[in-house]
Amino acid sequence: MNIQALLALIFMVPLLASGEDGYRLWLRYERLSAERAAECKTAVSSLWIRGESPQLAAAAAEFRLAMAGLTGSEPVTVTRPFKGGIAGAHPRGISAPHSTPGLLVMGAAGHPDIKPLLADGATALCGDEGFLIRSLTLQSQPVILVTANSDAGVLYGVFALIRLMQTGESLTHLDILEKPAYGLRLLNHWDNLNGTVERGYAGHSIWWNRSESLEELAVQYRDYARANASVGINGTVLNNVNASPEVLKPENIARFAAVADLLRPYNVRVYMSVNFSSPAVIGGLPDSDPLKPEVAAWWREKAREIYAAIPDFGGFLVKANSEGQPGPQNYGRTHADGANMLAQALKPYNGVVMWRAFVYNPTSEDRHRQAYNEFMPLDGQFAENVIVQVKNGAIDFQPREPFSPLFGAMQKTPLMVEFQITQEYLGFSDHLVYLAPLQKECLDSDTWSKGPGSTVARMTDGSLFPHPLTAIAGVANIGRDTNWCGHHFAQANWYAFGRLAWNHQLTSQQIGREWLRMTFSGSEAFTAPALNIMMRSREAAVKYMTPLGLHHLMGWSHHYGPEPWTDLKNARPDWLPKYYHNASAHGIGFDRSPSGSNAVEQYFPPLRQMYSQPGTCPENLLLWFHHLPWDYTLASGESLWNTLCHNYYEGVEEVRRFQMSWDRLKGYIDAERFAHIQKKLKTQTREAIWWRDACLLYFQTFSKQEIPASLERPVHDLEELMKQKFDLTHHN
Ligand code: BDP
Repeated sequence: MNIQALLALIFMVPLLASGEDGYRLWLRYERLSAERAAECKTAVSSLWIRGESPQLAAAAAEFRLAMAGLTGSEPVTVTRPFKGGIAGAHPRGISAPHSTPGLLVMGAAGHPDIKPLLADGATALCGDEGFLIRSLTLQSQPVILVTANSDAGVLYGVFALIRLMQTGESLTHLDILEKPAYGLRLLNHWDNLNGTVERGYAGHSIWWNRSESLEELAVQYRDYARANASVGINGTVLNNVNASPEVLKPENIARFAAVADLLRPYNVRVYMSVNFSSPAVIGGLPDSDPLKPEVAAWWREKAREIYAAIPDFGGFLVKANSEGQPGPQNYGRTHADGANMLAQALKPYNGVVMWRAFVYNPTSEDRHRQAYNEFMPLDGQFAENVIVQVKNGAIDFQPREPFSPLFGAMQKTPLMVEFQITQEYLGFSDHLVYLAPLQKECLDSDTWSKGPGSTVARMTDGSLFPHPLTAIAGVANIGRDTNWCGHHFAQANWYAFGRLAWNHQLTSQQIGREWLRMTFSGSEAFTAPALNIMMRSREAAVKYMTPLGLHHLMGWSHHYGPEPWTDLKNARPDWLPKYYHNASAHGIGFDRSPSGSNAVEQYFPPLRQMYSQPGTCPENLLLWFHHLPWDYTLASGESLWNTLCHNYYEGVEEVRRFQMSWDRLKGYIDAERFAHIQKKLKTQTREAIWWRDACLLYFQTFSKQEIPASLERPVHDLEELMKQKFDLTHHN
């Protein structure tokens, strides 16, 4: 079947709803109340589509699907809604009575039929992919106009209009202009060609090693693309950053091309992670030295081959010289040498290179310092189509970290934030942890690099430094599980990442509320308590896992449960929790102050000074920056040991409260998803207690202090916990 035929077919296939299994994500389009359905039908009863493109066809198909579900009837598509043509239809016509059924007009602003409806420059602030939604009256006909500078923008506008319908917002007097904060808004799939997913907890890869034919997969891929388009995600990296050179073989390029064809109507471009030593491994060259002309020529030829198959291919994502991955340093070259050579190959096609700053090599140096030390000297040396992709935290994706000091510091190079949506260090798909607050915490952090207000968001979205290339990425939590993400609430993290990539000024509450209304129920009696759980969930996880700035206390091989005691003979020190927590009879924490590794010097004043002193360091990062005695007194007047105990216990109490609140929500949503979440919360509570006991009992062997008598006794025995072998099988 050719791609046109396939696309025509999949637009018509209804959603695969089979009970409330979570497959439909936030695009459920369940029937609204009779009153609200009538309101939506009055707002739009017919549809006038101006222009022709796969994106417009997708937008129209989506709108019909949404209306059919939400209101029970589809709008009629009209071809000549105005007598005398559009020229006769003037936007300042007589205002129509509200009960007159409305017309939805969708099309790009440059279309001859849309142009007369807009003042000159009306969409100038929309950029390439933003949109304008506006209520008009034309020849006494109420109209909602969705327009943009591109059909992709129209698609996003239509999804925004549908969201208004889903979330009970007013549909009259609309005048909404939006422009995405970042140009490239990407998911990174850590999917291997054999179908496994690195740090994936929702089943195997949706992309690789599938037994189904592409025709069979087309609907699933369409629904993946719809979900992304609905939040504005416009790109996806289909394979793991620990990339196999094989990905560049013709059969895999063909697979990328086939997927790209299916995602294109939803404006989702495909990108590829590449292995730096590919020229030597699959190209037969003696090595992959980026400064050798034959290596550069090999990549140029690969780029030509890829673009011949995928004309709008997005570019490469590269993890180099990190965790054993090859890179330019293997040949005595720099990150810039490597990135620029690839950038050169992609440049004729407008492709980009996303070069990761997650460099992690065995050294005796504080890991916090590594990325900054390696990348700062290269600032200004990268080609224009290179963007450096930096994890939100200074080291990795821990439950809480200070933001990476590269943000704000590297000013001559565009930087993009990489978040982890998959919950590698946050309970996999077993724990309910809403990540918008974590992402907001990073984006809203003030780097002070250009005085107050130099937030990470503004440092990366082009507003403080006019880099034309702006981007943001999230490591996907998507797999073959029917509900896509393993935990129904983990879908919120996919959703929230997309929403923040589009508009980082949205609040976590706004995003959470929208998501709940679309995914579960519009009833405030449900959304208010459920949102409350979401909003507290990240802090709860920090408390029962790594409070007060502690980090990397998890088992080093699985990253799931607590193993602060892990000690391996001949292991690199930075593999071991002990390296990070440093617990001893003297105290606990990593000294990154001037008396220690002095990582604080990588931050701008006044952060540098603030982090340097335990008295001014924010309590939630205290042990990240300081090694303190067990009896150190905190601002509250409590000792460090007691505060640690209270944090761990409070984390557990929070999850118990979540369980109780959830139990009270029975009956508000379908029994299927309710029970699934209830079961997960039970697991989460059990595991929060496990974390609490393991960490406190272990640290107690150093502190030699009692757990305050007001707190319940631990339920575990330390020796038993230390002997326990963690079984990962049920998590994949
Ligand atoms: C670490 C993960 C590892 C990833 C690495 C990365 O444990 O699986 O490959 O990050 O981001 O946190 O490259």
